[in-house]
Amino acid sequence: MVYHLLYPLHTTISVFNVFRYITFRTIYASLTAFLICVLLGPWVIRKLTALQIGQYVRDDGPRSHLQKAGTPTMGGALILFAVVVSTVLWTILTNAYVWIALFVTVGYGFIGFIDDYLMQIKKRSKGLTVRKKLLMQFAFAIVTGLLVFVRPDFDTHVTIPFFKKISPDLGWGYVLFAALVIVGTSNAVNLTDGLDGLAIGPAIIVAATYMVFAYVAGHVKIADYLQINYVAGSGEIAVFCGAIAGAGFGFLWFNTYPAQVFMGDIGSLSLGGALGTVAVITKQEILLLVVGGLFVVEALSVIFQVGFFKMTNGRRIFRMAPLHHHFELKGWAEPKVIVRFWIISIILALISMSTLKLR
Ligand code: 57M
Repeated sequence: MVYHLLYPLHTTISVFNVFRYITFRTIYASLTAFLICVLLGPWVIRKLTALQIGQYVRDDGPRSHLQKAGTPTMGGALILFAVVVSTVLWTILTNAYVWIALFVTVGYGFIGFIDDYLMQIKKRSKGLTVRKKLLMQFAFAIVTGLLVFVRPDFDTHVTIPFFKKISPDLGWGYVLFAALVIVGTSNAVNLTDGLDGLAIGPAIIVAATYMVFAYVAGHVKIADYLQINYVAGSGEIAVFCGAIAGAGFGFLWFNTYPAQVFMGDIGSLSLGGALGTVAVITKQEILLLVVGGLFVVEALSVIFQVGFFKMTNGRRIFRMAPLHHHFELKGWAEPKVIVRFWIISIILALISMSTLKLR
């Protein structure tokens, strides 16, 4: 919005020329989202506490979590608000990819809100059934896949990291592929959100990494030089990623150990849906397995644990899944698990950035 209001005045006020630059608007989208979260955070926490939207903690988890019962949750609503406001303020609003990204983020936030509402307010500890949640997630994801698919000259080839020459064209199958990326990422982030700051940290790292990917993918000369897909208009998604990273840091200000607030499904599902959609738009879908490798490992730990449990009539691979609980039960202090997982996330992000040069 700022671009539309102020850039046209650059002929008289030359400094307003700066609003045309994606880098400038990305920085200020990030700072705006950060400030919204940090300034509104205390009020949101007080409001959630007054509304008694306190975390219900199951008794079958690590005993150290029992003390967390009652921690205000659904703080993800603040992340969502900050991302939407900052994106609308700092992007070029005629860009279709911006609205596609906002559609998923708000849509998945709605799904998460229903789940949280049923669990935390209606006290139905299971919330939405897995089946209903997946159906709603796939509905939004398939619509998103279609919206991306119909974009003029959107490329339905799938980029394989490190192997430039191999990029299968999925055609219409790309819609289902994109939906799987979005739903998978959303649920992986949701599973990871089980320790203070454990999900928001890597989400910030992934958003910051895809900020770079979006910028280069939307820059015809740089994309050509790096021999990556040029996606006209995807540069604006860098601004959206900046808003996510800024909101993430603002939320982490309160979610860091010991957490004053949890994001709830409204936060984890929407963040995961947003990051999955960004990976699709920037044509770096498979690379998300590397950048978001922590989310992948956490989800795989659950899949392997449940599968092994069923195959062996009750034996477990890990002391408890997802993986963060395994280390907690091994005696690692919660902050130690969290920061070590962040470190791994940063290393994975650096490796994924190197693929821009390596082909
Ligand atoms: C999402 N939710 C946290 C908080 C957060 C199939 C099975 C693997 C499902 C999985 C599950 O229930 N996942 C739900 C994880 C929960 O956090 C809330 O949920 C929101 C995210 N969706 O925003 O509102 C708990 O996590 C802790 N937490 C923090 N700090 C944070 O900043 O400490 C969250 C955010 C909160 C709080 O204690 O209550 C969660 O863990 O449920 N189930 C599990 O993950 C369970 N694992 C399990 O059952 N493992 C089994 C089988 C099924 C694999 C096994 O290993 O044999 C664990 N979670 C719980 N109890 N609650 C362990 C048992």
